[in-house]
Amino acid sequence: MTNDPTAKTLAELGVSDAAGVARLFDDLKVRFRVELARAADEGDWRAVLRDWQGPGSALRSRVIANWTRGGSDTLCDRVRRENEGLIGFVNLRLGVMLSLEEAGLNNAEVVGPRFATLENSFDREIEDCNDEADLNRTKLAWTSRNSGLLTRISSNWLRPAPPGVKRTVGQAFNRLKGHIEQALESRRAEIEVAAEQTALTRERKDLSLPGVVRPLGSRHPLRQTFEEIERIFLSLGYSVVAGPEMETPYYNFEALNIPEHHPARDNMDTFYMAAPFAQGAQGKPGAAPLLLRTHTSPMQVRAMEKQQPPVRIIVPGKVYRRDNPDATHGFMFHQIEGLAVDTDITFCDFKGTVEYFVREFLGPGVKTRLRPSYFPFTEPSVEVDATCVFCGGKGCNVCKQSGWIELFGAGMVDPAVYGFVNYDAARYSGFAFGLGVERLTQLKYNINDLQLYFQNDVRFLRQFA
Ligand code: FA5
Repeated sequence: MTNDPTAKTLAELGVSDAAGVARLFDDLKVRFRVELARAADEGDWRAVLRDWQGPGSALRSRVIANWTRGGSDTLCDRVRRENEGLIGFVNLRLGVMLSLEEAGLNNAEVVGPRFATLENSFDREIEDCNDEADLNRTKLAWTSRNSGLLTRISSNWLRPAPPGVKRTVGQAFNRLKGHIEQALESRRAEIEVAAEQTALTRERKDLSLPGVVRPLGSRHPLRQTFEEIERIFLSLGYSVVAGPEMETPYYNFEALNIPEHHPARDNMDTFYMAAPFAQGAQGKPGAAPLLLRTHTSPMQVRAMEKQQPPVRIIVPGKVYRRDNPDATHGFMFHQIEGLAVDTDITFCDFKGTVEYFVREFLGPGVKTRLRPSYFPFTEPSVEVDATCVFCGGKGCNVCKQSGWIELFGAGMVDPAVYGFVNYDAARYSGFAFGLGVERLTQLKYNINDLQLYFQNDVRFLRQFA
């Protein structure tokens, strides 16, 4: 069975409305254009002419016979009208392939009306152009250098015209050409304006529509603790400094009075990196390899190396240890180091500062106590405890019925440390402390699992908004 649609009825083609008929005729026009473009010589295009033009055309007879068979009256009318359009389309294109004589133009009188018909055809085509693609197709059909209608008219009619009609054909040709160029340009401008209007309408803002609600974020609970602690110590005259997270063993251990093989290294010896750039830190021994700092205390040494007393600094930052993650431990966590050194700092200053900080941070009703402890870089060393914030010191599950909660380690700076930074240990004294930011935040907000800080669960984070 043939695939040629002209050999089938509309019902066989599944076409049952006017739009379907219009599509069939559009396809035929494309088919005609392709055949005409493929015609390489006169023989070829005369074959096209036979197929498509005149009442004897087999194709056109098929179209009318098959597409009006069995269809409704309305649909048949539509087929006839579309067919008229196809005839005009085909005649126009084939007409300009004919010689002047064949086209009956050797008489100057018929030149005017014939060119007026061409102009009308063009005007109808350009009126049907609704977008840039339509317009480009029409422009190509009429003005293309190789096979456009104007080129055909020029080579088939104008150039071979005998002297008697040449002038008239020439004038008519120029008028038609000017008309086509000008009409193409103004239709293009119209299409552009219309496209802009459509875009504007589409993009017009409706100010009465409800706005886009952007949910506000909030500061992470750890950040809030950092800011609160910084606020308290800034009010006491401390400044905030930052230090490197990648440290040398010298600053992390040795200058803090923790020599190699000292047992205090046991729970910290971790995360070493054989980085090629770990070559001596300011000429200090033991510079390589680098490690991820295990506490913020190295900044005590770095700060004292840089400045003479009085020193009053806090150092917030990240630290790393090989602790297994659990409800109170992370392998990465945050500390805030504190250091105060001057000529006459005593244990009383230390105690007063610690008490002030704890009351400011946890509330006025909270009491503190100091318990003896050990750090190689402080002497004496203490653990600072506070009365349990959950039971007020009466005893509960959180404080294991003791009424006290351990807060952080601290002490008076060991004079051995001054030796590493060229401070006169006989003249200067001071204290230091190291706060665990996750633990203090857990206590303040009764958070039972330290891992919650890093899981990015908004249900947890929203509670601190
Ligand atoms: C130190 O790190 C000392 N550098 C503190 C110090 C500074 C003492 C200055 C004296 C003078 P410690 O190892 O105890 O101390 O750690 C301090 C705090 O860090 C602890 O109280 C605890 O709150 C917190 N911490 C320790 N290990 C972890 C961990 N794995 N996860 C979360 N927090 C931790």
